[in-house]
Amino acid sequence: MEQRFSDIEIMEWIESLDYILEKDGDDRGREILAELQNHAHKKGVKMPFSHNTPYINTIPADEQPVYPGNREIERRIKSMVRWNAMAMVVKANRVEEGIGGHISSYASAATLYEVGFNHFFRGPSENFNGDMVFFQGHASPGIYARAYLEGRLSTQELNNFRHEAHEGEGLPSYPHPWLKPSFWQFATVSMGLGPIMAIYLARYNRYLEDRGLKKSRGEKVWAFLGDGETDEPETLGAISLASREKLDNLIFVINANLQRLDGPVRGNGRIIQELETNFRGAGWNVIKVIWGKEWDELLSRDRTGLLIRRMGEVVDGQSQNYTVRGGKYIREHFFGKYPELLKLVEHMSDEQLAKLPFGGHDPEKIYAAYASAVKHEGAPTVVIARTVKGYGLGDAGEGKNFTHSQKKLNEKQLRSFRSRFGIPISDEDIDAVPFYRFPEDSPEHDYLHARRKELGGYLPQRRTESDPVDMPEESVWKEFDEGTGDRAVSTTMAFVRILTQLLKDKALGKLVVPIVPDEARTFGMEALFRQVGIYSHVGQLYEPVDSDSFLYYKEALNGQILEEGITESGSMSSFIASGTSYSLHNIPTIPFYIFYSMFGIQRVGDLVWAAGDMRARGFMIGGTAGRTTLAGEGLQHQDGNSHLYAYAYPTLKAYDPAYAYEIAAIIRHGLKSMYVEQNPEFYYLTAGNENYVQLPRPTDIKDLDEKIIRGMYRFRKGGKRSKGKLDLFGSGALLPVVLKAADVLETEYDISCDVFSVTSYKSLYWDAIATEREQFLSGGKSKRQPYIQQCLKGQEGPVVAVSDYVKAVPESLSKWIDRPMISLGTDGFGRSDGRDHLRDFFEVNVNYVVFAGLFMLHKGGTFDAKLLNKAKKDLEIDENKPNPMTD
Ligand SMILES: Cc1ncc(C[n+]2csc(CCOP(=O)(O)OP(=O)(O)O)c2C)c(N)n1
Ligand SMILES: [Mg+2]
Repeated sequence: MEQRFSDIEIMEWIESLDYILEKDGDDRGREILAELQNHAHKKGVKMPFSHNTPYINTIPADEQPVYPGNREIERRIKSMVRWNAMAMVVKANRVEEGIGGHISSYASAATLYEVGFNHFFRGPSENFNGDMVFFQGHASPGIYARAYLEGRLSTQELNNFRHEAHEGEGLPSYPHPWLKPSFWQFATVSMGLGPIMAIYLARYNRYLEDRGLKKSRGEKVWAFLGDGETDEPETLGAISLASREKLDNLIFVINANLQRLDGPVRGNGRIIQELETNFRGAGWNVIKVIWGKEWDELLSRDRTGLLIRRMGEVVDGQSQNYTVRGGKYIREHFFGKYPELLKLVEHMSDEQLAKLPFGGHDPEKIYAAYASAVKHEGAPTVVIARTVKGYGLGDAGEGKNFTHSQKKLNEKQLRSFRSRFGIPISDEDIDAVPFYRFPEDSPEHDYLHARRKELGGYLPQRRTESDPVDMPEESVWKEFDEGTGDRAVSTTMAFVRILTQLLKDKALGKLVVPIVPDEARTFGMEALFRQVGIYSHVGQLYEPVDSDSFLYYKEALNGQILEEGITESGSMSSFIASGTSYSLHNIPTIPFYIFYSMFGIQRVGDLVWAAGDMRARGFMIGGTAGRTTLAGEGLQHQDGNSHLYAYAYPTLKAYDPAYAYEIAAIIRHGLKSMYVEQNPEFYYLTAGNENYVQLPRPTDIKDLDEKIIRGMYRFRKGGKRSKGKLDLFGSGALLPVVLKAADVLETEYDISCDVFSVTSYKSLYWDAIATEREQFLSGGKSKRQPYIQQCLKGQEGPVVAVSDYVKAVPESLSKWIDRPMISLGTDGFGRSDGRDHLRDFFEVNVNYVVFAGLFMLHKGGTFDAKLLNKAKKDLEIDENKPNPMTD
């Protein structure tokens, strides 16, 4: 009875509020509620903190706009996309059992996409770059299926879904611009990367506008993601940037089917409410679309708010049952909890209850949400839409925990799918699961194309090339070829000087985009703060504390530097946005992303992978590089690994340059290769902070630039000596060490040393394995020699390879060096000490290089054991010292 009493009381309060809202409007209602809350607070009633709104649609039914499309035709088109998407996966798995693919994700998201395609996603046209849509990776079959209906993909391509290496064109499993460069724009299937890339892209689009590189044309960035995907730290990790920057050009759509791969995303909670809290707390505009229109009538009759309360009570794991167990179950277990609610639905059959749809399957609700999202100003919007995973699959997996992995439908299930969506395929044909296209003279065909025409063109599509960039004047490079005389300068400083020069260049200066994750001072770049400014959409709202100094911290609307703060994932996302701007905007910006090399590939390797997939261009500069070159910082900071990681990235060119002229040559080449010749590659250069004399560019080496790019050149020829010959390889900051060792070997041991600068083991390795492949595929006919062998032709004596990276890097070349070889490198965890001690500890200092040379000659029988022993003492080599690899 108490329950009933309190309901009457609640009803009275609600009626009073309704009265005020009707009579005096929303503002008055808000005021009264706020006052009530204050009053309660004063009385000691503490309201629990919550960013949640009730578990109902954000947009009330009476505020929905009229749906502008032809619902019936759109439904038929959507059904056909559903069918073809499902058919692709089923067929691929018939061709090859276990080839995989996803049916259920798109099945849940179809309405979210179709409303977008028919009414919101604007395609690229002459004066408009097009909206930029990040499609949920494993919803790809639906995106292909629509492109097929549009006549943009062939039946053969669909037949070869997940069979890309079969004869004829195929389709990649997921969105990969690398594999389908004129179709996919964004690599999204590694979950979490799409959302963070979308945020930084939306911000980058603003940056281009604020800097005057692009006219503001209001392109939107849409990112579709799964609710399970929101558990990835990258998904939510940058949402406050989006609101802080007021990115109202950004819309997230979260397909809240409440399930991930294994089961419910939050069995014991409510993912939609949790996400609402996160996004509202971060300042986003949140639009929940939970219930379809058939619920509106029930809600309007729910005078006590009991239905809303019940909606908010049910945890997600329980609510899955309402999809799976049918109308009777819903009546008993959902409505049945309160007798009043049972009454509310007593006029409805069980079948009708089972068909009560969720908002994510109701085009009018989704339309209302999107229409509101695109209009919203001052903050990004997230649409959280409740859907059913595997919608329409019936007992083949609708809403069931195994649905994510469902790839096959039997004949009965196919028929039921066909009938549910009204697909015009006969019983006889059904088992072949044929693809279907609307005839050219059909209303669906016309409608489909008319809508896309109206919206400016088809999506997804990707521009593969951009206008070329004018290269800087040759004079820009001159000073770097001259060396620094007596002045000891780090390669980082040399790089920053190159960057400064490029920023000043008339031709490409404005296209250069320096990106730093709060390390500009570490790299000595603070002068750039003043020179080109730090980008800020609101300019600078304060007087910087250092305003009286020349190099003050200058934030500006047209600032050029992206100072990202401490986020390598965010910075890498900016790198990708900038490095793909040639394609997205036909504005070929040139990112220079400068970071702590240890927090590069090791930290954000998957984003680097995505950059490669997306054909990003630009320069990644791993600063403070080298396990022994970075003094003091110890285990977590000293990088001896990144050049090994770099091997795995197909389009990443990796260099460990020793001198300013090498860096200049690499950047000069990279600019031309990427921005004139349009090669889909990007560059990784390590830069160290050890000061040493930057030697002048040798003038007597033919085709030196080409050699630097290919990976090595003979830097110095040894003098005539009588006790033997060695080839010493040095890279980066260890080349000067090797040069000193060569001096010692020549003067004190009478051994002649040729010294090679190895700028890129990776380039040498890729070239070597490519030639090996040619040789074996041609059955030995190809005689092309790897570049490293060409370089070493006529060389004599053992090889000592020295780098500040793990030994696996030089060792990867050893089979192409037909002489004895030893590698000195820096395997093991770093430790805190100065450079001298570190190089001693890691066995890469002058003494070790000398001793390694002597040892190799001794091993080859040309250096006496006694002399070796004496050298060992003289050079203070201790065989009992700790092993840096394990100690
Ligand atoms: C980084 C990463 N981890 C794991 C996967 C494998 N995976 C693919 S789909 C999926 C479940 C996706 O669930 P959700 O995000 O909710 O999407 P839904 O299919 O439910 O729309 C998983 C775990 C992946 N693609 N990327
Ligand atoms: Mg999900």
